[in-house]
Amino acid sequence: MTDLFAASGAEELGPGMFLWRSALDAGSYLRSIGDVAQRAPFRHMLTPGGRRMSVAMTNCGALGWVSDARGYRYADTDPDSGQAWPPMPERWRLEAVRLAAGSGFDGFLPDACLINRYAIGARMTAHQDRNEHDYSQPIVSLSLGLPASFAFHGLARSGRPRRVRLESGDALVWGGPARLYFHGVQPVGPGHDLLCGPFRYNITFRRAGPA
Ligand code: MD6
Ligand code: FE
Repeated sequence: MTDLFAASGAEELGPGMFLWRSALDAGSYLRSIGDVAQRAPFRHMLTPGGRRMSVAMTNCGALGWVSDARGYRYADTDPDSGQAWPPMPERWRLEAVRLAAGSGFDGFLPDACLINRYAIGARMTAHQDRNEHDYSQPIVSLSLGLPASFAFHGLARSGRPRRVRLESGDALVWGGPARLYFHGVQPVGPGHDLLCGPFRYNITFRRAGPA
C-alpha cells in the first residue's frame, strides 16, 4: 500500500489497480439489482464457441455486454426482449465516477453496466476486456455477496496469476497500465451470504462506446 492512497482507503495492488475494501452498501445495491433483473432477467449467454456461461448476466445503462454465436459485443437493446436495457441507477453512476476519480481516473463516463451473478461453482476463465472503444477509460468493479478469488495476470495469459480475495462491499478500479490485463474469477466456493444468499454478484461499469 502506498502512503498516497493509504489516506483515501484504497490499496494499490499494482500500477493502475486500486482495491477499495468495504466501500459499498451491499443491501442498497442488491435491491437495485432486483429492479434491473425484473425488466432484464439474468440469463446464461452462449459463448462464441457454443458453450453456456456458468455466470448469469444482465445489464443496465445505454449499452449492455452480450455474447452469442456471433461473438462478444455491446448492444443497445436486450436481445431477449428487444427493449432498451433498464437505465443505470444514478446513484450507481455517481459512485462509480467517485471511485474512479479517487483512484486517479478523472472524467470517467460510464455508459455500460454489466451485472454478473455467480452461483456456487460458477467461474470466469481468464480474459481481457477489449470490446470497448477507449482504453484510456478505467473499469470500476463492485463485489457483493459470497467472496471470490479474483486472479490477474499481466498482458499475457501465461504465467502464474496474482490472486486477491474480493469480499462483499469491495470495489476494484483498474485502468491505465492494467486496463488490458488478463483476469478471471476462480469457482465460487460454497457458502451463504446474509444478504445475497448462495450468490456472488459483480457489477462492472465501463465506457463502451466512443467517448
Ligand atoms: C467478476 N470481473 O469479478 C468479473 N473485468 O465477476 C471482470 O471480469 C472484470 O472485475 C474487468 C475489470 C474488472 C473486473
Ligand atoms: Fe473482465
